[in-house]
Amino acid sequence: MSLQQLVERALAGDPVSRAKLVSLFSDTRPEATFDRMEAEEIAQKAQKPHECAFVGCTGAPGVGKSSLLSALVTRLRKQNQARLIAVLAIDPSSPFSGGALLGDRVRMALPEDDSGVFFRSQAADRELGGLSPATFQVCRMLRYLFDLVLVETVGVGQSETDIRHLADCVVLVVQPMVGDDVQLLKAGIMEIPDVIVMNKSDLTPAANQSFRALQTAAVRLLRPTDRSKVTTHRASARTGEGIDDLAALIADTRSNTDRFSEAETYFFEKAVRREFGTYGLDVLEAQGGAERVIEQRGFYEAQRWFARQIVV
Ligand SMILES: Nc1nc2c(ncn2[C@@H]2O[C@H](COP(=O)(O)OP(=O)(O)OP(=O)(O)O)[C@@H](O)[C@H]2O)c(=O)[nH]1
Ligand SMILES: [Mg+2]
Repeated sequence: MSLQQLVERALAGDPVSRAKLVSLFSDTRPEATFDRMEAEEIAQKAQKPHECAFVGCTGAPGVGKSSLLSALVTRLRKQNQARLIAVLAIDPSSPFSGGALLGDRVRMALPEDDSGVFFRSQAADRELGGLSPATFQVCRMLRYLFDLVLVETVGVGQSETDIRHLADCVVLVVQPMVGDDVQLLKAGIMEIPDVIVMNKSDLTPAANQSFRALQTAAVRLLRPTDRSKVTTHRASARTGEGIDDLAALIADTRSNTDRFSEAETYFFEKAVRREFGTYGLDVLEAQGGAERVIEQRGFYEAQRWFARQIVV
């Protein structure tokens, strides 16, 4: 099958072609860059202009990110069958095998036999920042294939802030009774979320007390996107509490094309740092910086051109 056919079939909703195409974008080897560029050009030509919003879901391990996303996807699909949804879950990599543990694939109970939902997990591959090295690449293609992309990040700490650069809305999930989560809000994670959800609110009475503490802690937080107030919500993936409100909030998220070009700059720079270290960053700086290089050459050409600069 030609690349042209693969992209056309994926755009028409064929699950096998979609999976193959996403695999091409998961490939971080430079040799695949040309195919990715071509695939994106084909998609751009074939696809009518449409909006794709990115929503990030982040939070400490075990707070219920996957359970919450499953409940939300099920709800969103029931509400609007026309809206195609992709879920990208970043798994912590095993330090021994280097492979993903695939825990989320097991825990996520996404609607079966629904070709309007696509799931893919990616190994974090020792990358700091909470995403995988190929996450941004994959998102480039997902935006042609789907209307909404939900990304579950690995853990959350002060360094796992990459999702902020990718998502139009970031949801931070916390759970009751964990003082550390409220501590986290004070410790620097406040730069990240637009929305904070306390999941497992079925665990009363701990939930009531924790939610009040959370509201107090969040009262001064402002959304990084528009500086309006960060909202706090109670939810339970188990009982379904709060799922309707959250689903509505996610359905209302609008994509921001400026953010996408900022993301290009950020992830390009990050890839340069990963591949070539501070030497690479110095070379990039000497060429006017990532933004300028992308502006002059385009995202793909910038990568290939940069790789040539660094070899000579
Ligand atoms: N009581 C209760 N338990 C929940 C709820 N949501 C999730 N859980 C449980 O919490 C555990 C972790 O849920 P996950 O959805 O896997 O959490 P996660 O944040 O995706 O975990 P990692 O991906 O490993 O970081 C599971 O045992 C769930 O059954 C909830 O609303 N209430
Ligand atoms: Mg999970």
